[in-house]
Amino acid sequence: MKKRRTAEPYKIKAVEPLNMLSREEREQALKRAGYNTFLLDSEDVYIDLLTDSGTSAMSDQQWGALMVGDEAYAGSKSWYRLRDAVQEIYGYQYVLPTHQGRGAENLLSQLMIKEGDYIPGNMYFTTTRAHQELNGGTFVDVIIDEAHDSSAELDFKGDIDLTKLQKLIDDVGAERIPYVCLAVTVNMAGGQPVSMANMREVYELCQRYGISVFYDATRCVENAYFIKEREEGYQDQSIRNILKEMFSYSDGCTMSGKKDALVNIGGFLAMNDEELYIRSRELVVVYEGMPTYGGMAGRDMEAMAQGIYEAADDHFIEHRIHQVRYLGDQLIEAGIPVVRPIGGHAIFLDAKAFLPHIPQDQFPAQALAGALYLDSGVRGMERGIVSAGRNKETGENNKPKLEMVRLTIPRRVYTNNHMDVVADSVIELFEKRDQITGLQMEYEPPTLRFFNARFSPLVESKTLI
Ligand code: PLI
Repeated sequence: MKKRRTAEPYKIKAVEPLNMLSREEREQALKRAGYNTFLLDSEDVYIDLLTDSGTSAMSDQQWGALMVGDEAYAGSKSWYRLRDAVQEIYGYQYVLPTHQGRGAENLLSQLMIKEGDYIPGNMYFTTTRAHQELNGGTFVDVIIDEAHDSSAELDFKGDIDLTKLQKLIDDVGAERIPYVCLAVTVNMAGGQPVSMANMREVYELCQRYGISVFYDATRCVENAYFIKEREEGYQDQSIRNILKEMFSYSDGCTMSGKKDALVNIGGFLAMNDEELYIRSRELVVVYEGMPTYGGMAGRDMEAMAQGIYEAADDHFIEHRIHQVRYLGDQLIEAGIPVVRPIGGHAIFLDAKAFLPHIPQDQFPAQALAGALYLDSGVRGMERGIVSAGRNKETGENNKPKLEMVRLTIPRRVYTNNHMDVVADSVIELFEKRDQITGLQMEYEPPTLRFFNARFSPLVESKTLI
């Protein structure tokens, strides 16, 4: 029998018309942007898959919540609503609001890291590692090897390799490791999840050595869905229950509300340790604001509280994961090299395999992202050698194994027809991939260079394709 199709668990109340530029206009726009999709103007983009961060569509309940936001400087009602939502869904005792995820990362890194410390994690994330390094720490990647192989088909490709973690503890000593940063899911690995079993084991190992475990909970609901789908014993559990168990194997988390809390801005730092909370409260006033608003307006906290509940809904997250997979499956069927299995928030095109004629120091992923924009006005993001930056000791380019273009699907924003348009464009580009040329970097910013770097095509007078 034919598999029955499902649809969005919502209907549309407001629409936002899209701009559709001509090929010539897109060429000019890309040139103005220095061949960096981060520098394109939004109105020059047709389907914007740059990021799923802060790009979610809010529900009518969230828009309504904005109106009842309490803008008191201190003791806002909206803060208590947000705190209660975090306590209820995530289970942590203490919560501090921050303006977004990196605000929480800044606080955690300052509070926990001393010069010369090591912070193991399951693959780096740009802002997370930047804060660790700014505080004198060194990030150590302890993710399983398969996570660096775009074609390895594993259910939980975000897991930590416990042998690697144990080795680091043996080599540098537990006292040099303030905490393990466990991202659920792993953005840079392709949105790959961590299994519940791995979370439990990492926590047990760390407890034996007095090392804390902090989650990067940015896409925790997506991770929970994969556990429900793939890990034995969780099929009949609600997403809420799975989330609670996940967080029980940690001491706290940093959170970017801009992803799995369905808002356009906001974040928080949460923890169970009272002493750490008291110290964090001292720091939040320096960098974010009062502990009852922390860089957010009352209305933003109100919308985020509502978003936390909506994201933990089983129907919402099922559709979310399936929409990403809907696009991914079309590309896999057409033989396009993508990171497999398809992760939670994005499709990652394997630019090394897509463009084998472009060496990594000619920025194949950056070139592919540019070519896709030229072809169809679809904006993706480079996640490869440009994003990986330079080694802080040697000054050499970090050369990540994964050289990718990320096509990130915003939550509740696009329909599957948009996914079809994206699929058609990628497939056509793949057919004429030999014509795509490499890039050279014209301007390199010292920190988080991918945001503002500028490029030009290596072949004069030619656009990328
Ligand atoms: O953008 P922020 O500061 O709210 O959150 C930073 C952040 C932390 N961890 C992870 C896993 C992220 O993905 C993340 C932000 N991600 C962005 C902006 C993205 O486009 O993926």
